[in-house]
Amino acid sequence: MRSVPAGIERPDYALTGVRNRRKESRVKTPEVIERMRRSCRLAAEILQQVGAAVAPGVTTDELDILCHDLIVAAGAYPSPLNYSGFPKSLCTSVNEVICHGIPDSRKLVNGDIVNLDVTVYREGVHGDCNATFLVGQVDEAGRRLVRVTQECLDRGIAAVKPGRPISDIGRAIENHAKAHDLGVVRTFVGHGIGEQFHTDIEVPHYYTPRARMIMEVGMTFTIEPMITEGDHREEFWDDGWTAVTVDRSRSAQFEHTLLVTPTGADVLTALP
Ligand code: EYF
Ligand code: CO
Ligand code: CO
Repeated sequence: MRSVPAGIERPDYALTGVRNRRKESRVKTPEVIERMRRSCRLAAEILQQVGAAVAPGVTTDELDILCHDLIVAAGAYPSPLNYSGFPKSLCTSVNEVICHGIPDSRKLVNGDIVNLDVTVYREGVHGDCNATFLVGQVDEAGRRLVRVTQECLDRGIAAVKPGRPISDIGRAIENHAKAHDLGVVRTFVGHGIGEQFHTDIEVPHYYTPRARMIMEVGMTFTIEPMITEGDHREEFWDDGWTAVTVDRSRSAQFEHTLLVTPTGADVLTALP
């Protein structure tokens, strides 16, 4: 694991890899929200900078090192590092990898799609976002998958409204994916976020009546749909962590951290 300078504030799991789940208000105070705005802005800026380095011949390890160095240079901790034992500072998910891909020595090749998932911890709060990038020339089906996945996130964000159940978000995403004959991964969900990387809010990206929690002004959570070209079901590599589609069809993902406002959502990880 790469080192983080001693002066940088660390989340509770940084040393042991074990997170101490604790009670955290779902509705944030204005003071917490201001700190989250700054962490989220930083995550978005770093995602943009690491994304600009995506090219054929670049390894996912090189992207991880760039991400790590940019985060610590900003005085922040890379949230994935040692989170449940995750060994790197960035998740890199290529083609059929759905999420939690661990950077390694594989070089990106022309035609790949790669998701980069950046989370930072600074001022005691996390900011989490991801995007899928095209490596060189990608075929039409791959470009369509990535475009529709971005639209799925946009539809999900548009469904955020105080007083409405969280199930509205998954319904909007699933309807759009289905209209394009694409699959929606069910096992991994969006999550509450703040002083902890993951809090007890769950945001399924498909419709389920069980997602009956009501959205409230001041809640912060991510929406991060994973959309597949084929079968939406996953299996895991022998490392026990890397999730891939059962049919090895490609999967794309986009993620933002959001704040529920009186009129809808404020996208905290959007760049101006
Ligand atoms: C070998 C993890 C540890 N879990 C979730 C835990 O919300 C997230 N992205 O948007 C998210 C990010 C990470 C995460 C980073 C690490 N984990 C997963 C897989 C393997 C692993 O340890
Ligand atoms: Co993320
Ligand atoms: Co997330």
